[in-house]
Amino acid sequence: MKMSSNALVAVGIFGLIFVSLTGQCFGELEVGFYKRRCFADVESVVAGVVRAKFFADSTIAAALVRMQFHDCFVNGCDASILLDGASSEKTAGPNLSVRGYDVIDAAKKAVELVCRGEVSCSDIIVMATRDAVNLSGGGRYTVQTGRRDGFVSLASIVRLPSPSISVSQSVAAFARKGLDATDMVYLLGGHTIGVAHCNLFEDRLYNFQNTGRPDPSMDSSLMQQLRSICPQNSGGSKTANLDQNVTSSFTVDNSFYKQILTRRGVLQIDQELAFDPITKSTVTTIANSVSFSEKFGQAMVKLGAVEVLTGTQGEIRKSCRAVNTP
Ligand code: HEM
Ligand SMILES: *[C@@H]1O[C@H](CO)[C@@H](O)[C@H](O)[C@H]1NC(C)=O
Ligand SMILES: *[C@@H]1O[C@H](CO)[C@@H](O)[C@H](O)[C@H]1NC(C)=O
Ligand SMILES: CC(=O)N[C@H]1CO[C@H](CO)[C@@H](O)[C@@H]1O
Repeated sequence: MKMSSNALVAVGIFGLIFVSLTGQCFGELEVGFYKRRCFADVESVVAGVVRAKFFADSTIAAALVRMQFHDCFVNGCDASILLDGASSEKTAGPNLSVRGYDVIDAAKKAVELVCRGEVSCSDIIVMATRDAVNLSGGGRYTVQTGRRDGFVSLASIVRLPSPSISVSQSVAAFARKGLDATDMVYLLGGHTIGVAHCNLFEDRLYNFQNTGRPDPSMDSSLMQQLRSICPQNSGGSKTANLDQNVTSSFTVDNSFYKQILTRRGVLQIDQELAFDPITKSTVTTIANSVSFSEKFGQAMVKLGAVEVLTGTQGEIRKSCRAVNTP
């Protein structure tokens, strides 16, 4: 009896040591990871690049926010979305219009000059996105760093939610990434900036769920406006702002939530968010709150921690577009 309880204690202590060793071995995300590794302030080098790009083209903010979502939702935040290749993630249908690869390339080039071989592409996506949100009026959140880059990027594993996903299916998709329904509502607030192409909401304008009629949940003046931008079967080249508040379509703020509460959501999922019993009250709370920016930042940090590689996992890519060759 005595022996076995001692043995149990021994096993317990060994387990603790083992856990702490492996914890160290794999590392974890932390704020200011590069402070100990680089003389230069890597975060401000990235910020400088993003600022310059933003002032030339402010739509890169939306592009970067969407890029972080797509990277983190497919195989974790491992920069797999950046890899070039005939069948890599960026060639998958839902990438459609993911842009901003040039911003990441420029930031990578700049950090390599000041701290060679240390800064991962996956961290650059997260830092650049934070800066883009800040430049778009969304406040500034503190990001964690220490991610490493993955080796795998396959179009065939891209499972991104479609705009006609239901709220409950979407909740389930986020839950599989460790994000709860409240996180999801804040993260969909990413649609406070940026645009959607006509083909991604055209069904709502003309033939909602194959009824031959428009989506009855859309505000009628928005319906008219969107129909004039997107004539039936006109293809996907035209776009509409995701946040239909004209004074803040490119500002990271809570007006997106006010818009969807007045039935002025462009994507089906955005509109559903406002009236589904699961998310309705959160949407109403955010629409009436002044702390959206802060909460959005926290949700982005949580998104940025999904299935990350750290410590000795993965690698620090030399070029964000290719895995290193030995
Ligand atoms: C259920 C989840 C989501 C669905 C179904 C969805 C769907 C879409 C669709 C269909 C578009 C238009 C793309 C195009 O026209 O090419 C879009 C754009 C966008 N999405 Fe989402 N999205 C989701 C979640 C998110 C999240 C979590 C974020 C960020 C935190 C995000 C950020 C953006 C941004 C910023 C754009 C505009 C991109 C641009 O203007 O370049 N989305 N999304
Ligand atoms: C962007 O970040 C700076 C701090 O670095 C802050 O002073 C500024 O208010 C932020 N911008 C916005 C729009 O919140
Ligand atoms: C539109 O955006 C402005 C901020 O630019 C905000 O003050 C206003 O409340 C918003 N209105 C609606 C209806 O979303
Ligand atoms: C940037 C990029 O690679 N875009 C691709 C996204 O997916 C479409 C459709 O599969 C491709 O045609 C694009 O080249």
